[in-house]
Amino acid sequence: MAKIVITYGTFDMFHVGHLNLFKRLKAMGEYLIVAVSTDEFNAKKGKKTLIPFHERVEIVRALRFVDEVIPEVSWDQKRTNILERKVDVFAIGDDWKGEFDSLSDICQVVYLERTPGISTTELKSLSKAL
Ligand code: C2G
Repeated sequence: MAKIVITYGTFDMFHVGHLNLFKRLKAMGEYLIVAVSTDEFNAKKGKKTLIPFHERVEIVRALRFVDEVIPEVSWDQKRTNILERKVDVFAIGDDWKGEFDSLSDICQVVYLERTPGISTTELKSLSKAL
């Protein structure tokens, strides 16, 4: 049975930290679903994005590691997504460590080390310095 992995995120100003995450996630199974936060949900997260939702989706969807892209519209869709899609592994960067342990009754919950030295916030401040 193909092992299904899911992750959630904004993926604004796509960078190698995001790519490293997807590479490791795909190595954990056969099918990777990525839920991309909509602009409206990012507003709820208090997160400003530079790149609009449809462009962030287009980039993520183009990656060979990614098999399916769905919108992330709320904090509490994860359980439904995991049950509906029979997801085996929920994984996310360790800046979220512990936040989603409640999902461990329906799937494996994995927190992966973030790629050091790169973040959308740093890219934003770097671009201002140019
Ligand atoms: N990430 C990483 N290394 C970096 C930067 C980001 O591994 N240098 C990971 C984060 O840990 C996260 C993913 O890339 O797992 C996406 O990061 P963001 O776009 O910042 O996502 P976030 O706003 O944390 O959204 O419901 C969960 C939220 O939607 C997560």
